[in-house]
Formats: sequence, structure tokens, C-alpha cells
Amino acid sequence: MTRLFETHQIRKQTMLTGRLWDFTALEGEHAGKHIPVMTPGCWETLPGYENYRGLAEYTTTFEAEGDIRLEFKGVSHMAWIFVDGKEVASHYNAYTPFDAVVRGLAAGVHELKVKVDNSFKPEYALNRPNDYMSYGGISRAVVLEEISQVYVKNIHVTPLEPADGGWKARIQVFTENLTAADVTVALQIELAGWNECSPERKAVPGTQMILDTVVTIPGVKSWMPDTPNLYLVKTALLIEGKKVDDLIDRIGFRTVSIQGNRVLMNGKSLRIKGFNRHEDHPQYGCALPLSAMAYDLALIRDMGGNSVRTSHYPNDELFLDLCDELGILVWEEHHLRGGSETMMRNPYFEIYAEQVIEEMITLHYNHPSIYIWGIMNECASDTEFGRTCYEKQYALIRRLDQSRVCSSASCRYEKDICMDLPDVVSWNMYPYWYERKTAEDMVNGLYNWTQNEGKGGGKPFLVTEIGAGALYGFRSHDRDPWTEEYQAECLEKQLTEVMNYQNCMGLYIWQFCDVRVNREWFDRRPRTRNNKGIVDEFCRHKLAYDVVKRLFGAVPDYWEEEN
Ligand code: ADA
Repeated sequence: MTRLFETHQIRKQTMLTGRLWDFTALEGEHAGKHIPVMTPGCWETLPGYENYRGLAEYTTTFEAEGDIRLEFKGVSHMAWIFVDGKEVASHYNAYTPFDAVVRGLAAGVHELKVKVDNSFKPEYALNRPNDYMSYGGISRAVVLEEISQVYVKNIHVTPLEPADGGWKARIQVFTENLTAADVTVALQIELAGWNECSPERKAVPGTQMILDTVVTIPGVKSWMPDTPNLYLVKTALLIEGKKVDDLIDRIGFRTVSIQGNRVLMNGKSLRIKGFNRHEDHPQYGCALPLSAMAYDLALIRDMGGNSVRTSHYPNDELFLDLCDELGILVWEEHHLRGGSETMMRNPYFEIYAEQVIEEMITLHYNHPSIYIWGIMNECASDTEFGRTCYEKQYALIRRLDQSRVCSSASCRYEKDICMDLPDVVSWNMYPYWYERKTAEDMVNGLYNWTQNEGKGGGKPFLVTEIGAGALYGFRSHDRDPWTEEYQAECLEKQLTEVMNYQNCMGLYIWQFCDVRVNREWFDRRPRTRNNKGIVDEFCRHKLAYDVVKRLFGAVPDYWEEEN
């Protein structure tokens, strides 16, 4: 399963994951040893491979004929794809989907080999030893599709405004023509009982937008966190009157806008009670099964949370689907954490950072739960060169999507020179933990600075990280740092002081659960984990759980005075 709904009724799809593949490490003590492994998965979860960093190969077979498309939802982090021994695609970045199209396969069984590298090298500019684990492997689903010579590549639906008892929306359809010549096609679109069959048009070779129309869909209800109404949009492609391909996606009708220092959804002012979350689990690495994702969200809901920040990379579409269904607001972030200017000057940095933004927005465009795009967490927003990167990336986001807002989480405080660029000003802060200050002093100081010298005045203001560490089970009457008692007291003060600060639209706790960090980072982290989870890596509640539940539970999901 790649999504929580069927994405095709015409195009034939076969899941290639959810079964055993042959796995071989190509370096180190196990080099050349073949073992069967379950996919999707991370090799660090295999006995003996817990710290393997390097090259590996995964092999399977499939049966098909003609033109095929192999879709990879996530391979960590560099991938080369071979069909019957011939390289057909390559892709860098663990957290965004990519595909390989192969034409004219002879009928029969074919070999698929995926070569993967999770090593740290300058050319893998976004991956480096970090405060989360860079796993290796085919970590998300792989699907085989039999496609026609022209197929539907994507649909984008942008809700514009409520109209005539329904919603006005812009619909864009993108097709890919694999041939060398124009092909005449027609499109049929169906959405919540509304149908349209477009006149015939030419699909030119390559990928292109073939339809761009504004329509009014009657009788549809809005998507809101407390009423997450979803609708399927079905596109069929016809050649000579025959349906040859289709694509189904799912949407929700809502707008995101800014009024003064608030972010509004359908005119209601969002009050964020959020959690930062990594895709990480002691048994599954970053390849969490759906049930584990759903369990995380159940705990987040139980604590009164209404939002998740996908720190620090785009998430599995299944997780986004769950958020759409549950009405959990999402800050989706491209892949980057803590980039110095030196790192940002790596010639591969800009290419890959922008590629992730493009892939993330293009492919996750229809998720109503995503209300904000985040970029470059804690990067060099305090240097002139850094500023040029922020400028380019914000420009790219705004070119790709004007229906959401954008931001970046900063820790550069009074040295930041980029606060005029985002729609929302966002700060990471650790009062009572790294900083010997009260939360009230920190939030008030940064707010006042942002309004004036910081040049981010009048914008929505958000705390994107706040929290403290605790080792699960470490309890002591002395209430010293790392005890569960100390963390619970910190959270009590941090949440109370920030949530009482009316100028701040909300906060994201760092973080939902304890996560593994790269061992090259271990000197900074006991247990080689970031221990600021409100639950530990097995989702066991720390003392802070009940504190968060009480404080989040006492606060509504919207700012009421402005509605
Ligand atoms: C930063 C960073 C997080 C995490 C956190 C911490 O703010 O964005 O990824 O490393 O600090 O735990 O110190």
C-alpha cells in the first residue's frame, strides 16, 4: 500500500515491497554475503548491520511487458536503479519519491536491482553526521506500473474560495508523453459527483501541464482540523476514445492565509499545539509501518496536539494521508538540519536542497493537512551568503505554490538577517535547558527584537522547537537535569509561559519521541539518542506526558478572540 486510497483503477499496479528481496552489503565484514530481507526496511535493523555505512544492493524480480514505470517512495540516501543489468535511473535524497521509466520490455520475468549508498560524502550534501540517524536501505514502498505511451503524471487541485454552496478550485493536470511525436488525448475529471470531459488536446513529448482550469464544485464541504472532509479527484486519459490511463488523488477544500500576526485556515486563526517528529523506531529505523505511524498520531492526539512538524525532511505519504484523515496540521520541511555557511557553499548543496523542495511540493501538493512549507532548519541565516540561499529557496517555494505559507526555524537569534523573507517568523529555543533564561524572557525578547531590528515585524510568530531532555526511568528526588522530574518541570514552565504569550501563534515541542542519532554525534547525546522525547523510543510515557496533556488540553485549537 502506498496511499490510504486506491490511486488507479485503470493503470495496473503491483507492489514490489512488502516481500523479501535479496540483500548484499558491498563493503565491510559482510561484503558479498547474500541474505533475504523484508522491504521496505533499513539495514541497520538487521543483526550485524546495526552500524553499517556504505554501499549495498537489493535485488528482486518482476513480471511485465511493454512500457513500465517503477516508483520508489524513498531510498536512503543515494540510489541507482538497474533493470536487467542496465542502469535506468539514479536519485539522491532519502525522503522524496522518484521514478524510473523503462520502455519496450519483452514479456517475461525481469531483474530489478537497487544499489544504495548511505555513506557521508561531500556530494551527498544534505546528509552528514547529525542529531538524527541517516539510515540505509529501501525505506519506503516500491511499485511497478504498466503505463501507456502517454500517462497522467500528476494532478494539482488548488482550493480557491467557497462558492455557490460548494468550492471554486483550480485544477491542473500534467501528462508525460513517452513518444517522439505529439499524441491527441482527452481527459475526464471527476470530483465529488462533478464531471468534466475536456475537448481533445495534444500531449507533446516530455512532461507538461495539459489542462489548467478553474471550476466550481457544488455541494462539497470544507476541510478543517475538526471536520477533515476529503474528496477523491479522478482523472482518466483517453486516446481515440478509449481510456488508457488514470490517476486518483485526494484533496480537501481549505485556504491558508495570513491576517496580521495569525495564520488562518478558512478564516479561522490557527493555534498550534504541535510536536516535532522524526521518522524513527528502534525496530524499524525510519521505515515505520502504518500501524506505528498511526500509534504515534494517537498519542499526539491524546496529549491534545493538533500539529506535527516533519523535522527535518519530507515524510512518507502514508503519514501525510493519516494526517489528512485525522485533521492533524502539518509543517512539512525539506531535508536539512543545521547547515553552516561552509556546508551551504558545497556546490551540491543548492542543487539538492532545491531539488528536495521541488519534489516535495510537486508530489505533496494536494495534502490539505500541510499548511506551511519549512526550509533550512537552523542554517546560516546570519550571513550574507546564507541569506542568498534563503532568498532563492523562498522564491522557488512561492513559484511552485502560492496556496500555503512558508517559514524557516532559526536559532541565530539577534544575529539573524533573514526575518524579512518568510511569511511566518519561527524560532527554536530551549529556555531552562540550553539557555539559562525563562521562556517568557526568551519569547518576549525575541518577539520585540523581531518587530524592530529583526525586520520581521507584524508577521505571525511561532516557536518551532522547545523542550528538555530526560532519560526514561531516571527518576530522582533531586530533580536534576536528565531526570523525568526535571523535564516535566521544564515543560510545565515552557508551555505555560509560551502559550500565555498572546503574540505567539503556537509552539512545537521538541520532540515527540526519543530518536537514535548518528554515532559520530554520540559525544553530545547519552544513549546515542536525542532524549528530549515526551515518550521514549518505545513510546513509553515519561512524566512530562501528563503535563503536556493537561496544558495542551486546556487550550482550544483556534485563537477565539479573533474569530
Ligand atoms: C535543534 C535542532 C534539532 C535538535 C535540537 C536539540 O534545535 O533543530 O534537530 O538537534 O536542537 O535537541 O538540541
